[in-house]
Amino acid sequence: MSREFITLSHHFLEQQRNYPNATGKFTDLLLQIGVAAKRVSYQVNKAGLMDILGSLGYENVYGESVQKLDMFSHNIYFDALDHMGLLCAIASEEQEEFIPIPEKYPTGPYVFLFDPLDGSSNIDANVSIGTIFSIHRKISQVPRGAEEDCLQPGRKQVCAGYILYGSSTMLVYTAGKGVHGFTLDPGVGEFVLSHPNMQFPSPEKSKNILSINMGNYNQWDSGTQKYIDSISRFSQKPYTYRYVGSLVADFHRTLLYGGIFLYPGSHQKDAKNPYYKLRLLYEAAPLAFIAEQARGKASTGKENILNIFPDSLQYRVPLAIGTKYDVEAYEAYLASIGS
Ligand code: P6P
Repeated sequence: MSREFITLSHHFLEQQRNYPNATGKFTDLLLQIGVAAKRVSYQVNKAGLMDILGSLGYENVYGESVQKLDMFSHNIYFDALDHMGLLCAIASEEQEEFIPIPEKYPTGPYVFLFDPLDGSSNIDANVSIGTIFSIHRKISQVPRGAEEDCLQPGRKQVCAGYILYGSSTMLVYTAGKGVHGFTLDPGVGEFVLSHPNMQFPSPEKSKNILSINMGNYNQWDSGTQKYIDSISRFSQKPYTYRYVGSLVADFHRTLLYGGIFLYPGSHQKDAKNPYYKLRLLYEAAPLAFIAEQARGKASTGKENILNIFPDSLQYRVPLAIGTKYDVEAYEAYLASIGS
């Protein structure tokens, strides 16, 4: 844990000194994300006391019931970022189409993709939930931005991060120079650097935790079933099993303690192709950037998540993410049986 009281703005201004040509736009964007994160954290932490729990009574593009806090979070981040002249496009897991910057505001060189409140099905049970974000540079020739600017491979991200609304609220991000974690000090109202240079534990220090929804076992491909068996019930030293069902919480624990999180494809009855739940742009790619910067890895089991080109905003992927050792063991297992 860091001992100095280094706030987000102190940290980003220090980081900005590494880029002599920096305009400060990127720093402004990240500081605004911090402001939105504090506002959402405040509501999440008192949701039980206000009439904002529960569902809005309609479903999002994935057929999932939209919780009141989902849309609240979507609106808070959108309102914090749309007017700054920093973005040319916003895409949210809660909306099917990309969101152009309102005509009354100037546009900028960045694209903001986010899952406003991941794990929201856990909201009413007071389980940790999170926001995941990904930032790209504009690539299209369309003056005020286009969907094309959102459809980029994870390798092109300039920044990725998540906010975990848990026993404390943490903001964890990478901009390609390591992974840094900040904890919200509610008394001061500032995110303070608490976890500089976060990295997955080495194999000898890893707690060897397996995080997967075992309820889907019968729907996995045989290679995944055999791999999971090999590190759990058929192992001399079985992995500990932990599953929150909230990706940000499960990923954050994996980053701190080690092991692997998996959400494989499900082979639903009579379906031609496996069903994949997690979204590339809003969940897998940003966490993959963080994982790689923290000396871990993220894969479909066959392909590095960061190398995948999405053909739609809703592109979904199977995900295996965690220590490099564990993810590569999974990949090797699948390759060894030709799965
Ligand atoms: P299941 C939440 O809805 C989410 O997208 C992720 O946060 C989480 O990892 C996953 O779904 C949980 O899915 O099928 O295990 O409930």
